[in-house]
Amino acid sequence: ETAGHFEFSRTDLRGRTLTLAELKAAVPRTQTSTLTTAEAAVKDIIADVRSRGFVALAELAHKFDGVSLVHPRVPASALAEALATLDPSVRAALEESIARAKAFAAAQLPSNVDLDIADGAVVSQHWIPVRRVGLYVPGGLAAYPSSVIMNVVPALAAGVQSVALASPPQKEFGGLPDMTVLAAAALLGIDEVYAMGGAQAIAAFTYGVPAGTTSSNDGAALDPVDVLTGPGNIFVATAKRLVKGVVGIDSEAGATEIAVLADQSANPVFVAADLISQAEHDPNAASVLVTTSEELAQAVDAELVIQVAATRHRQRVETALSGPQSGVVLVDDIASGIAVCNAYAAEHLEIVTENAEEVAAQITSAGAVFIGEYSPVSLGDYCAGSNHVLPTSGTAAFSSGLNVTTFLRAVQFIRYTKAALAQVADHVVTLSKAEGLPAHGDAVAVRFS
Ligand code: HSO
Ligand code: ZN
Repeated sequence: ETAGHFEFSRTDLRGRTLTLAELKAAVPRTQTSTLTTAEAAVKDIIADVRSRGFVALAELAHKFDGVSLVHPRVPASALAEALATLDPSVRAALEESIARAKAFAAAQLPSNVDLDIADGAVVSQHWIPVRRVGLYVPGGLAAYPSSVIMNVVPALAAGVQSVALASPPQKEFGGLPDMTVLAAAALLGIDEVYAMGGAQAIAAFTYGVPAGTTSSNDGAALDPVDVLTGPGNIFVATAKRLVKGVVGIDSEAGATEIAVLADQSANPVFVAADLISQAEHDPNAASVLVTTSEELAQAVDAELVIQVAATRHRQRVETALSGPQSGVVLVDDIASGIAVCNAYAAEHLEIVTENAEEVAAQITSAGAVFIGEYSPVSLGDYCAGSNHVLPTSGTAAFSSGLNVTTFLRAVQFIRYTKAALAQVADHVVTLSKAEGLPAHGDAVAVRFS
């Protein structure tokens, strides 16, 4: 990658009082034209996979991943081999990550409720796992074994019986997904893995793919899933948004974002390193610094110049930092900084201020909040125990990061005896008349006539 130049933009909100709508418009954001372009391409891909199944998947794998695939299912032997040849230190790190993710997922399991609401009347709410899930693990600009863990662990903790995983085919692995991704799947006991990526993988999981009918793809059918999760690039995130409603999704987990809320007490070396760490993912990644301190902003600018020059994915980082989605936002005080962060609703928000705990308590919109200078986003990406599949592009305002409830449904159960029904029968009849739906009341009255 060749070195270039970058421009970390500045938005100065000092001395201004903005409404929520103005704040939302003022924070750095990806331009909507980028999103619209992706949407048109993604719609075509979804339609193609729906109508031509494995034939379309093979053609798209050729076009986007440069591989020739007859059937995307990864053979069991490849999973076993990937695990057998896994570097021991990587295995140890994955195992630590898995152990922490498992402990936190188990602790998240919500309790069932059985309430004796009156004599002979019981209402319950029981959490029931979905039957089948499709988990997406990205693989374009990097390999993501950590995302295998983040998807699989909560699904298994929720009690999902059928788990399928997809990750893009890699040229250097003969069309299989990345070997470490396969090893992580094997480590977690997942055996249904597909070499498919992008919007085509999302389409295949959503609608299923019937068994091949041509001689070139006589492999088994791929069953549709109930819930689809996982992070991805702009195409994957757009595809998930488009199929939502046919399947459940976790959240729109697109190009990654980090916002850092910092005051003069923050260490600019750490702040710059954290902004670069997420910019490294994707030229569309967003790195935003919200600060009350002009001195910190300048020190971070200077640090970025030094650290960007030395980073492996320099060009990608420079593109991400220069985009309209990245930059510094200067604010008058911490209260205004909190308002900016809540309006922005970052995927990841770091709080690096004095009294960080008190500041964090006032955050109402973020995918995940990292408190204090020893809780960087990279920790959460790999080994904190928390999940790294989180809502992006402002969707943290209404959706949650991946967790066990993503794979559960709350089903309510109703049990009344005759005497218990008699107690409320008149009320049911009254309300049914009030709504102009007398047959509802009749259905209760008939039991007592
Ligand atoms: N920061 C990414 C997750 C990740 N980082 C995986 C490294 N590997 C989205 O939260
Ligand atoms: Zn990351």
